[in-house]
Amino acid sequence: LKWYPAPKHKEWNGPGTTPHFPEIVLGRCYTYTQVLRPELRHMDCQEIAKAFMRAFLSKDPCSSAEQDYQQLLRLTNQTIPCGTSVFWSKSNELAHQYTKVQWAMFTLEDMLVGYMADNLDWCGDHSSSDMNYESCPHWRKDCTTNPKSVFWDAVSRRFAENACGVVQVVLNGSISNTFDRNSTFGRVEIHNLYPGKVPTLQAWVMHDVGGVHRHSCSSPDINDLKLILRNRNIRFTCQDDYRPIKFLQCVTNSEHSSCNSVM
Ligand code: N1C
Repeated sequence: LKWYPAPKHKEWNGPGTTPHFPEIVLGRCYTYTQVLRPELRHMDCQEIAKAFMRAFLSKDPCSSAEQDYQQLLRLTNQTIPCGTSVFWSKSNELAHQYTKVQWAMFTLEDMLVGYMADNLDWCGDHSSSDMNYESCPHWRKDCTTNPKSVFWDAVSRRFAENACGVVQVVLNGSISNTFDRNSTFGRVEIHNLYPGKVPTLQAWVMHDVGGVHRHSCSSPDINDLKLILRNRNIRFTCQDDYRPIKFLQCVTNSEHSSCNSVM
């Protein structure tokens, strides 16, 4: 009798768990707590990494729930000073370049829990205690209640709930959905800011150097954001091409004409 290996069909439509996921998460935890933020030296990375794995291993990857991440959230609790939270939407790279230079400011990826998970994929399986390295559910094609989407919703919600003082958001004015009600920022974060703690949200609408100006502070889209915040008693301010961030864009486009007038 000839033995054929089981066909390796992909179960889901999204990328599988990032190779070496457990080691990456553990290593990033140590880098963050021992090297980048030694004031967090006391945190237990073994426990933290274990809690991360337990949140999704041996579970149906379409039945993930925020509850699964409660232990991880407890272990990675971290406070930052008021007025230092930076949100972003469709401006991942630029927002992180900004907080890298403005080292007193924090995006979620500058917090331990976001730093550990940034750019990784992960999921498990109901009938196995291992990660699925082949494929993971795609949030649109398979299910929204997958381990990764649920994680980002949970940690984004906590990041917003914990924010205090004047907060900022970096938006991309060169795309059609500059303010997207279905994004994590539009769907989760703005609704979880506490008006008693957060008096004002400052939006920076950034345009790619030499790119189109799809939206600006005077666009109806941005007005939507303004109205949502007004209803929640949070003051809204908006500025197009905020200079400190424009300078960052001009570092790599210094010869472009639009970068002359910036200086
Ligand atoms: O959906 P978005 O942007 O509006 O999410 C960004 C918003 C930020 O303010 C963060 O605090 O929500 C938080 N957040 C992350 O920090 C994050 N890191 C990586 C949300 N999502 C995050 N990711 C992944 O990018 C995640 O897989 C999610 O689906 C995308 C969202 O990016 P987006 O649409 O540009």
